[in-house]
Amino acid sequence: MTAPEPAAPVHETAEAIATMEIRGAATIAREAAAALATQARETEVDSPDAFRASVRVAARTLHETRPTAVSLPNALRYVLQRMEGRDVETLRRSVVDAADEFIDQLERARTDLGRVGANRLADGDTVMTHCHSTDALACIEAAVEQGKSISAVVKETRPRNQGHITAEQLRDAGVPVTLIVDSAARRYLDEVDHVVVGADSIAADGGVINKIGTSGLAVNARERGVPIMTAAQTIKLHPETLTGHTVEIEMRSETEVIADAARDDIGEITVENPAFDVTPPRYMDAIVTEHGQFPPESIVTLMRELFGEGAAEPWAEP
Ligand code: RI2
Repeated sequence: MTAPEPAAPVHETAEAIATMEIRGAATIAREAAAALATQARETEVDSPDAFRASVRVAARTLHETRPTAVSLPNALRYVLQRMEGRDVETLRRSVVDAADEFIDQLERARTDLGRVGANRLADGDTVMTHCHSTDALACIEAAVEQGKSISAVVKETRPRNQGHITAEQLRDAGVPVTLIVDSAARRYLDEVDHVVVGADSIAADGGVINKIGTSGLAVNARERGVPIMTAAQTIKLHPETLTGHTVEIEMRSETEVIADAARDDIGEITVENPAFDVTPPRYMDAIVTEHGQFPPESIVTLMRELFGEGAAEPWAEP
């Protein structure tokens, strides 16, 4: 049996994730689930086995795009584990329903964690942000909805400047924004009450894998006595770390750091562009999820409850 090629929209989604046109851990998860639903809708085969194989091929294509945000494999796993049925139409319906359910849960989790995070913020607080995280923004937006007056110091977040997206969305929410370069962060920590960041993966030991620069910010925040929280719905929990695996840090193109012409002017140099770093749990005050807030060291309890002792890789099956 030859599995059909993934549908064209699946390739388009995979390409958009790889190039970061679609980005942010939760958004990647949502679009990956939606792409599996599209694959299910567009697959025209007669046998249930061929149908299952075609959905798995689509999942593999999506899985190979970016390695760090565990929300992507968690989304694929959620949908594939609910693919059930003895005939093609039942299988198709199960995939579409699972993807819809997953996307609904994402929306609800974001709202619920936003309320938890907002409770950590007080009227008149100034928050510092790093990168662009829909989960982190949910906390600030919920605080504003509760009637609290919040202002923000937003780090631009080189090399891709996702801080600009944060600045725009906070401004739209009525939050006064001061945009700073990343290297100005320590200087401004004396003026902020909280640091709020997102996460791409959370390891079983409570380590927070987030946009490069988070760990330095967290160390500085601790030194300055400024509390730092990571807002991360539970699809960011990395089940493979329960069994000792480490999280792969994505290395992106050198051209994101320096244009070819400028590099040629400098001469022979090495350029490296890691997209993420790991903040050890001792530098993070709280992980805020839709199930409440946790000290990083205790997140393993929630991880076991939700994922058991490990994680299957249903996309790897033929
Ligand atoms: P939400 C982003 O990574 C940032 O690191 C951000 O903190 C994280 O995803 C979580 O995003 P990238 O895709 O799920 O910009 O909170 O490399 O939106």
